[in-house]
Amino acid sequence: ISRIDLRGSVPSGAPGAPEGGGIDRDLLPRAEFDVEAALEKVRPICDDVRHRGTAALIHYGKRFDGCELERIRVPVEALRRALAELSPKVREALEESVRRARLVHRAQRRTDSEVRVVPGGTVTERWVPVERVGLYVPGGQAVYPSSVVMNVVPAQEAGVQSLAVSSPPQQATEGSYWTGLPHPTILAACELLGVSEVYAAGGAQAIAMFAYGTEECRPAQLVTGPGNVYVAAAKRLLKGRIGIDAEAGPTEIAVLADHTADAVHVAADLISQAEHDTLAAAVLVTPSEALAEAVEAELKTQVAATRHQERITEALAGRQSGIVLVDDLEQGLAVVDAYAAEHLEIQTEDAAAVAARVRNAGAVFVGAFAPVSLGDYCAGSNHVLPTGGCACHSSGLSVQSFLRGIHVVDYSRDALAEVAHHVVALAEAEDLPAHGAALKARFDWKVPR
Ligand code: HSO
Ligand code: ZN
Repeated sequence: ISRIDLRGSVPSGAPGAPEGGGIDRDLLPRAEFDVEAALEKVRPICDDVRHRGTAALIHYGKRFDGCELERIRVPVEALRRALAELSPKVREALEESVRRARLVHRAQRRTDSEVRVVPGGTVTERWVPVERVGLYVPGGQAVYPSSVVMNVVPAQEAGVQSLAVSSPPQQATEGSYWTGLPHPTILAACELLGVSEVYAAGGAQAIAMFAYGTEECRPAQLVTGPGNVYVAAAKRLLKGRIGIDAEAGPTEIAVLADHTADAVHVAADLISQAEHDTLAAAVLVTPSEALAEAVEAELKTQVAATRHQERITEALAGRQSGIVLVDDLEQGLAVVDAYAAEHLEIQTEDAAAVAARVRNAGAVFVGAFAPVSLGDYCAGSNHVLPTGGCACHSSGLSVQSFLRGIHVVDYSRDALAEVAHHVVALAEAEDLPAHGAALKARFDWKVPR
């Protein structure tokens, strides 16, 4: 893991310092995630799904996933069987994860707000769920039943009526029942959550299936869920035809820690997210040289003892990861705000007070006993969060992601008459007299008053 020394270099809090404490984002580590370059690759795939539907999906199932498929829709029997065969330990853990996520997401539900602007004139904001949503769940190296929970629970709590899940078909052992189906743990999670419409399609082609629809799958209005660079590219390409949540990039953890932090915990947490991907980012921001050294030593020991050490080593060595030395916590806060991490841990003295000052992060984990892994599975919070610095303008997945606020405008004749001259004045100022005429027509072609 490389070191980036910002000590003394930044006039943090100095008069005239630019917004964000004067931290230049380009000095900070970040992964290369070139969605633009993937666009040209996914375009023909999406077009093919649009024109040939299921036949195209079967073709890409063979080409990309190495599976001979006859149909894309997963039979209900497979869902039931997957849940029946799920280990009780995992089932209980998933149930607890769902229970906690429901508690938190239920509290996000909005009630309609009716505002009486004037007597006889109201504007009501009505929250209406999207009718049909497609949830993408990645497969391959990463099999995330927890992501099924994190996507399905907010959609259900929002009141979405029609939910479909798609995940790539797997190559199970020869002759296995599961060959050509999404991973059985994914199927079990779907069944547990009451989602019975599941498809065995992955990558860009799955996003195209939801956007255009096929013989088997009705088009959806919105697609959510993480994925690789091709999934992100397909989302960018098809956005507009279908709504998207975000183009999730490789996962990130930033830890803001001082001398009170335990190097063993900090190293373990950095490693935990580096485990996802060779492109995953692990960043420690600290004013304590002693902690930096202790964490470096811990990383060596802990990485050597963990299962996925190859990809973790690559992730930690990559230019997206690093230990950033700062003058003090003040400058540390400026750094983590400029970085805008997907996950940010605060392991400092009085962590809650420090956390309260954070402006940019997908989710903040406070103190020694709230590791990111807790949030990944069982905190109740959502783990679909903005990456790549998008946390400075976007939030993670929530009930709100599945709702639209519709303004319902209701004015009486008197209420309209009272404001008509203002509408006409603005219409004239914009040289749009027909706009004004729409009012005049209701009052004998005169402006009332
Ligand atoms: N840390 C990932 C979510 C996840 N971790 C799923 C384990 N499974 C992105 O927030
Ligand atoms: Zn994770």
